[in-house]
Order: sequence, then structure tokens, then C-alpha cells
Amino acid sequence: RPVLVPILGDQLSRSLSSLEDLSPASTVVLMMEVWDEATYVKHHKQKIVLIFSAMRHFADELRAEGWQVDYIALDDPENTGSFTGEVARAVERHAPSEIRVTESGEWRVHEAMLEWEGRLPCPVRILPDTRFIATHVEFRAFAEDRKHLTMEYFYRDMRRKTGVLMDGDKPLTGIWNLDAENRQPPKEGLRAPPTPKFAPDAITRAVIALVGKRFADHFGDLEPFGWPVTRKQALEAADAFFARRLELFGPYQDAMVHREDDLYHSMLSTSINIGLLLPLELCERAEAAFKSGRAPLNSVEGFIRQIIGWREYVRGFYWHQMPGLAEANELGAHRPLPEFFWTGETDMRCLSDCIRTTREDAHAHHIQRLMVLGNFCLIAGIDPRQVADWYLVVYADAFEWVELPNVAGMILYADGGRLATKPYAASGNYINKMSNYCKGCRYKVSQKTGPDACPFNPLYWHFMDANRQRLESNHRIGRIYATWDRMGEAKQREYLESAEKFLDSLEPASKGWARNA
Ligand code: FAD
Ligand code: DLZ
Ligand code: SF4
Repeated sequence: RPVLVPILGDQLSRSLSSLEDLSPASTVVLMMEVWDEATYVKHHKQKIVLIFSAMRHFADELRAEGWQVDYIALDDPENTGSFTGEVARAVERHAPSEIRVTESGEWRVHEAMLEWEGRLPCPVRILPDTRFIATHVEFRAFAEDRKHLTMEYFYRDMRRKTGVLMDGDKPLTGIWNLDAENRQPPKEGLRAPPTPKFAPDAITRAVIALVGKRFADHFGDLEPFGWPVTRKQALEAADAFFARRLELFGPYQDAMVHREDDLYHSMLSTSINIGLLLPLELCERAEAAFKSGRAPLNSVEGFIRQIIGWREYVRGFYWHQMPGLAEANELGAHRPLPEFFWTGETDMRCLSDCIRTTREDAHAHHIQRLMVLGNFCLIAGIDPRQVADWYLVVYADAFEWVELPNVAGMILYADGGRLATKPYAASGNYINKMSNYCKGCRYKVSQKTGPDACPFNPLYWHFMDANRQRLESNHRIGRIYATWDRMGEAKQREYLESAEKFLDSLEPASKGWARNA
């Protein structure tokens, strides 16, 4: 009797733990396009194309190597629509001796997997996902007895564990973190070499047609679709990044330029998250680029920190803080998400550009997600569950394990400061310094209050005032209240009234964008 190996849509890796030590002759691989996964939130159309097309290509690659792949397409008339239903049907078809599966990335799916053994007539082995560098046990050991789970210390542990950018037990060149060198505003006319886009082949075109038909009411442009859907394409995208963009990745990591959507970012998150690229192989390539003099340390260390630092850290944080993290709302934020997050129709040029790239590409780069979209949600007091749904829907790289810590922890402070030591609240000044958005905006970034003022300015103080009790004792942000107090009551009133007026003008999102009724 064969071993049944279900492989999920974000596990498309030949080095997957569930395939280790198995031979094609004694294994049935099960891959399932299921309605539940495609609609538990109404994912961006390109995200569904990416996953289904990459799954279909991966199945073909496995078959070419001699594996038996039982592939359930979305339109299969017998398709039950859920992982559990499809695994149960596959057990009937193949009568396996056991099910072997790599643990899921998301809590929701993990809970379902835990029930398989009780429902099915064969043992179920859930294996660790060895694509990640840190184990759950290692993260728990790190988190034990710590109030703030400071990423930097975890990151150093990961550097020691992998040996990346290390000289024995010391960081190469003696410095762990070169973030201070990586905050350059964009210079006039900044343009980065373009990222490769991959023309859809017949498989992808068939999926595009399917998604156009079955998911027409989901957010986002279906085409042009250019994401890598095979390991070969993902490696080509990585080659292009290492050859032409890594060098300036560091300095311009926080820069934003109108309609320059990718800048010097790698654009590799979709490929890493679904298994086409391995996080460690990318870090080793970045390290090699430094050692051979092709890229400076600040860029290389910055890139490596995002991957073996932040990415590993948020994954550990997610499993450590779930299921409570999904409900966390420390600041008691309850305002509905504005409709313009879905339509892009706002006069705020920074937000409309970030939402445009999100709609067109199912992508926005980090500082857009953090300091424009995220900062707005924080200081406008938007309900964390609605914000989390939005981020999970709109980005092709979004899976709850990585999206939720970034939303609840990094941007909204909804976790009460377990992840970030202070809320990343900022006025229009920050966006003006780090982008070219403000020059063409209908609002004036230098104006603090009134109908023409940049809305970030009054919203910032409105947020600070509303959360004074919670934030004043925070040593990283508390001092700001001295400035607020010095303003005097009349100025304070102007700020608060401007903010209230703006908030009252926001139209709440109409129902049905993020979830089916
Ligand atoms: P680069 O800038 O080239 O960075 C290299 C890699 O580092 C990324 O590919 C990614 O794997 C990793 N990385 C960088 N920052 C983070 C981070 N904060 N957390 C985890 N990994 C990171 N990333 C996702 O992969 N999925 C998400 O759902 C997601 N949601 C986010 C939500 C918010 C509110 C914020 C602030 C960030 C989110 N990020 C998410 C992190 C980051 O914005 C994206 O990983 C990045 O924009 C992807 O583009 P890139 O590959 O060009 O990244
Ligand atoms: C995101 C996604 C979508 C849209 N569809 C599927 C699918 O039909 N089949 C599948 O195996 N995986 C899909 N995925 C990815 C899963 O949601 C992901 O594997 C889980 O959320 C666990 O991280
Ligand atoms: Fe954004 Fe304000 Fe600048 Fe307009 S003025 S682009 S709203 S920061």
C-alpha cells in the first residue's frame, strides 16, 4: 500500500520534508485545488492564478520525475471543496498505509489536519516544515520569559545557527546590523532596473481563464500576470535581483517613488512563500555577492536580515501567539476600513499609488505596506480584523503566518507591543521625506490643520491624544506628549477637529470585498 503525501499550494518544493526518504514507486502525491482555500478570504485574482498555476507546473515536474500525482482540479465534478474532504476521498481511492504531510503554514489548516487521524482509517504523520530555519521549539525557547520579543536578538541567534555572515561566533566585520546606513530618501528621478515578468504559458493561460470565470468578483486585476510559477522562473528572477538590484537594495529599502513599484526590492516573496525558492539559498547567494565584492555589506546584511531575521521571526511569533493574535485589539480600534482601500479612490496621492500597485500587481513593497497603508490604518484607528483581512486578500505573497504578525504586531500595535516596542505612527513628514508623493498631492504636507492639510498630520495627533493613557509611559514614544502639551488648547482643538472631520468623511467599505457572506 502506498504512502499518501498531500502537498499544499504553498509547499511546492522538491526538498519538502514529507517527500524525504520516499520513493516514487511507493508514493501517491495528492494535490488539491479547493474552493475553501480559494475563498476563505476572497484572494486577489492574481494570487489564485499564482497558486493554481504553480501547483499545476509542480505536479507536472513531479510526474516527469516518475512520481504518481493525483491532482484534483477545481472544476472536477467530484471535488468536495475542502482539504479534509479531498484527503478522505483520496484515502478511499488509494487505501494508503499512512498519510505523510508537511505541517501547514496556517493555524486554520493545522487545526483541520489534526482531525484527520480521528476521521480516517490510517495513521497521519505531520512533519516539521524544514524550509524554515528556526524550529517552533527554538522560537519558544527564545520567547520564554521575554516581555518584548525583540527581533534583533532572535536574528543574531539565526546568524549563529546558519553561519551566514559570521566569522566564527562573531559577525563578519564585527557589526550585526547596518540598518542605520539603509534609510536613504529617493534622489530625483530614481529608477531601478526592471524586474523580470514571465509571459503566461498554456497552463497559466488556462488558469487565468478559470479565475476570470469563477472568481470575477474578487479584488484585483487579473492581467497582466507575470509572477514566476516554476522554480526555473523563480531562479531567473533571483538571478536578475542579485545581478542588478541587490547592490542598492539597502540604501533605498525605505524609499518610495510614484509609479516605480518594485524599486530595488527582490520581488521574491511569492516564490519563497510557495516553495519555489528556499530562504537559506537566497541568503547564501547574497553572502557570496558580498564576499566576491559584487555588493556592499549594508545591502547584503539588510537583505539577509529580512529573511533569516524578520521572516523567520514573524513565523515563530505567529505560532507562539496564535490563536489570540487574530483577535488582538489592544488599542480598541473599531473604525471600519474605508471603501477607498478597495477602489483606490482617494485624493491622498501616497495611498492611491500604493493601492493602485496593489490592485495591478497584487504587490506593494515593504515601506508602502508599513508606512503608508499601515500607518494610515493605525492612526485612523481601523479595526484590526478588517485590516488583516485586507492584507490577506490583496497580496500575492500573503499567508496568515506572515501577514498577521505584520498587521497585528508591526503596524497596528494590536498585540500590545509584543512584537514592536512602539507603534510606528508618523505624520506626513515621514512620507514626504522618503517619497516623491507629496509634490503632486492635492493636500499640502506642510499644512497641519484645515481642509487642505495632509490628513496624516491631524490624524497623527488625534491618535496620540486618543491613546495617551496607554502610550505615555512608553519610553520610546512617551516624550512626544510634552510637544502636544506645549501646543496649547486652541491648537490642539484645531488638530482634533480637523482629524474628526476627515474621519467622518470616510465611507466605510461596502460588504463583500473580503469575505463571501
Ligand atoms: P524584499 O524587500 O526584497 O525583502 C526580501 C524578503 O524578506 C522578502 O521577500 C520576504 O520574504 C522577507 N521579508 C521582508 N520583510 C519582511 C517582514 N516584515 N516579514 C516577513 N518577511 C519579510 N510579506 C509576505 O511575504 N507576506 C505577507 O503577507 C506580508 N504582509 C505584510 C503586511 C504588512 C502590514 C507589512 C508591513 C509587511 C508585510 N510583509 C509580508 C513583508 C514585506 O512587505 C514583504 O515580504 C515584501 O514587501 C515582499 O517583497 P520583496 O520580496 O520584494 O521583499
Ligand atoms: C492560497 C491558496 C489558494 C488560493 N488555493 C489553494 C488550493 O486550492 N489548494 C491548496 O493546496 N492551497 C491553496 N492555497 C494555499 C493554502 O491556503 C495554504 O497552503 C494554507 O493556507 C496553509 O498555509
Ligand atoms: Fe500622502 Fe499627505 Fe503627502 Fe498627500 S501630502 S501624498 S496625503 S503624505
